[in-house]
Amino acid sequence: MSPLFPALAAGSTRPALHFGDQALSHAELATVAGALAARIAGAPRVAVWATPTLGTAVGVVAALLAGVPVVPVNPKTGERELTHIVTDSSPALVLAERGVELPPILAALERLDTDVTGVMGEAGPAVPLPAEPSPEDPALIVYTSGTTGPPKGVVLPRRAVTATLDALEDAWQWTEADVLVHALPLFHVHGLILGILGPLRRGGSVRHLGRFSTEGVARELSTGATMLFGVPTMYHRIAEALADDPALAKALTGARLLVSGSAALPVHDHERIAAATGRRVIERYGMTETLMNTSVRADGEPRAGTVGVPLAGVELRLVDEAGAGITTYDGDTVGEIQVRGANLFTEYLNRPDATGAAFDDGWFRTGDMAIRDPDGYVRIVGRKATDLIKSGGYKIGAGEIENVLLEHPGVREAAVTGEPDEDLGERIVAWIVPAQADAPPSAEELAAHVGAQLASHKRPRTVRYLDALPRNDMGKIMKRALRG
Ligand code: MCA
Ligand code: AMP
Repeated sequence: MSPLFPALAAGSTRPALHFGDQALSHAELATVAGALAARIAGAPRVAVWATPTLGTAVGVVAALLAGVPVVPVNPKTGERELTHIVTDSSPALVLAERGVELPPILAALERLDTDVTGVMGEAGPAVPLPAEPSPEDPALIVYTSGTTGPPKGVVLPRRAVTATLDALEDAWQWTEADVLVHALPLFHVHGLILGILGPLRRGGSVRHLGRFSTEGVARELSTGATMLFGVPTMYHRIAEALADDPALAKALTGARLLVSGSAALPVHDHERIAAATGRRVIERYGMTETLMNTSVRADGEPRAGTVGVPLAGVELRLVDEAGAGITTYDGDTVGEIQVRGANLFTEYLNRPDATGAAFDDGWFRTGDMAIRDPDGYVRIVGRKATDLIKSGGYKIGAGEIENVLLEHPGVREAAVTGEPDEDLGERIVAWIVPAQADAPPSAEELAAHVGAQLASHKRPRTVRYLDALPRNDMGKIMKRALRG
């Protein structure tokens, strides 16, 4: 297999990574990540404390060069979730920026700094890069929520990463001349694999904003950046800002490609952006387990409300409730999306049961429901599981939050739902039966309680109090009856 990062191996002096005023060329990255790789080589697995910083990108690239599977960790993860991830993936080492204080479970591991200060400005690999591992070797283990229980570690082999990034090269005409701008977190597929490894594999560059702002997007797109990646919440905030911000409109108009993913971008936001800029945002559809499945092509017809067509190398079918394949595309018949291809994960770490259940005769069941237009464009219309919430582009399992809420002494019963939210797509709502009706725990207290155990984006934004939860004859909570 060709190396994951040909431009690193070639020692290209073109820019690679920009985070604020810190930047590295491909050659400099080869030097710093190559040196770190030599220290990591042989470890069974490493964790990376995935702050939105240059050090995180360097640490991940170093692990990939060393052929050591890397577990990106959300630095805003609470105690229970972090303990689960570290126990489940058992990293031998942790990579973090110098000076960052780590929680005890990670501080107990051997630590390597991802500091780059000494090497900026140096060219050429100081140490020979290790030989390319086998395509089936695990590259990353990315944790993702399910409907119940703790998050599962999705084992992504190297060939899935190269297959997806090369299919996107084709779909988006993505080249080394592209300069990507984004502000996505670096512990998920979107921000890390597409947003950092993508530009590095193409020999192009990425400018990371650290934190999303429409000002940052406008600044970078008007000073040489060519592409923007974002979740719908970011495009919604852009759509809101456009009316009063001609500089933002001009910057977007000049971009080569505006790409949205991780959740559906509402047609209203598509239309507002098109009206103000003359540019169409294109959507692509993926999943942690499958990486990217479909996209509107750069040379195709943009169509709001669709996620385009299957990418090169991805087989996609719709399956009806009876398990039969839907063979005619009438723009009307709904089925579950199932996919097959080199872009897929190998397994859920330590979860053969869940891995087995995820496949139907070799096809991965996505749980996403869709229809296809007569020309094959895919329109996602919903999800099989009501207990999965997509908020700000993050996938969040209701069960995980309910379990934590139930441990609060002031909570007798708890149910968590997602409610439509203009900004976040869905907002987490907790329905609480207090232990003492006259002294219910406050919304702030419950949000803090969840935030201490789980990732900060899993905190309920709204809390509603009830005397009892609606249940059916079997005692099961009827979530569909819970509406604000
Ligand atoms: C949240 N906050 C709260 C509460 N909930 N504070 C108190 N009580 C609560 N109940 C905090 C937030 O954590 C944040 O804190 C602060 O409030 C400000 O919130 P806001 O401005 O609304 O911003 P945000 O909600 O934190 O961020 C919006 C965002 C973010 C920037 C769009 O949701 C985001 O980065 N989303 C990207 C998700 C993503 O990458 N998904 C990809 C996975 P603080 O400031 O301290 O943080 S999907 C994937 O990878 C697949 C393959 C795919 O298809 O892409
Ligand atoms: P995650 O497991 O966090 O990787 O999220 C994957 C899920 O995000 C998919 O199963 C879809 O439900 C959703 N998703 C990703 N991209 C899109 C999109 N463009 N439109 C609608 N849903 C999307």
